Amino acid sequence: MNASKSSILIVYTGGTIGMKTDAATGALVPFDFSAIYDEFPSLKRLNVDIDVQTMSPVIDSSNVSPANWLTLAGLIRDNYAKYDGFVVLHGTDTMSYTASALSFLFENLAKPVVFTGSQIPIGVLRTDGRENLITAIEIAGTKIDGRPAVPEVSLYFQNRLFRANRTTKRSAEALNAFRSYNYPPLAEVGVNIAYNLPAILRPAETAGRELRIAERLADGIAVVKLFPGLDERILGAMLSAPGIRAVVLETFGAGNAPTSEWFIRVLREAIARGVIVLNITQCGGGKVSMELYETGLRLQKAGVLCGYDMTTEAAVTKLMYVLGLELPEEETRALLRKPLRGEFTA
Ligand code: ASN
Repeated sequence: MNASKSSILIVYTGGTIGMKTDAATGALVPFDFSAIYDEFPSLKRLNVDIDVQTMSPVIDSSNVSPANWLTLAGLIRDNYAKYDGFVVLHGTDTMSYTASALSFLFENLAKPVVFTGSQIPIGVLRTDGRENLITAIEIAGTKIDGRPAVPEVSLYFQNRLFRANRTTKRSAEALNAFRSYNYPPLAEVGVNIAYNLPAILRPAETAGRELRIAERLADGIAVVKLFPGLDERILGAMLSAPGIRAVVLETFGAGNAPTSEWFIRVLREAIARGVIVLNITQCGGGKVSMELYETGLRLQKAGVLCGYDMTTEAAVTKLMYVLGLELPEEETRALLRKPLRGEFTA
């Protein structure tokens, strides 16, 4: 490899981006990313050396599981020293979950891990995948003053690079399918790539520290979205389901929930049994502030934790990660109260 070039590992996991039309049958078949230079000779003009690894089997991202996340994290760990950056090609449907999970699994990450995918298969003329792929590679290989421009787990889609654990898929149709409502883009792509340097995480304590990867993700997590008419039996059954360890409670507005006696009682009983309840808002933008209204204050008094402006994807995967550490309850709650990878702003 040419020493002046960045070296990038592309990990192909599946999803629409990997599809092309078979010339003979007209059907969509997986694209062979190991022949990437044959398909995109223009990639040779980027100042990067590219290797490709394909996960086996390649999957539609609706089938992804926490076990796949651990495998993917392990693959990046095993290749961490060898490459300057990583591009993960993933189906869009659950990309924000996978990318959020990886952000928590990696501690002391100092190299770019850029997720991308596409809404239209890469082998279709009008694909959005070609631009997403090429720009993701360029971002993963970019250094500023000799250091990686974005040493975070990020997600690139249609001209914007986001912190991965701030993203959510918001359109099944539009090519700009992802949003980061509560955190600005890390980079915006036009004629040039404009990096938003103050927004990019570069924790001083990461310098010189070894990458650590968590080896377990907990199960027993539920997401409960409030709606007017939710009844006591259903909520009670969910919060006392066998194996339940934590609930992401998607509340109204700034973290509000009904003040009815039964509702608070059901939550309190679950919390007394050791179930963690994390309050996030079901609004895309804005955050939970439980002191604002009586309706939020009652939750706080019942022992509900504040999730501030976290996405559902970040809340779920953070709980899997933190509970997977198997720490004493107070330490678990302390980790949930603070941002670990820039996933919320208090
Ligand atoms: N179903 C696909 C997936 O998530 C959707 C896509 O990639 N656009 O794997």
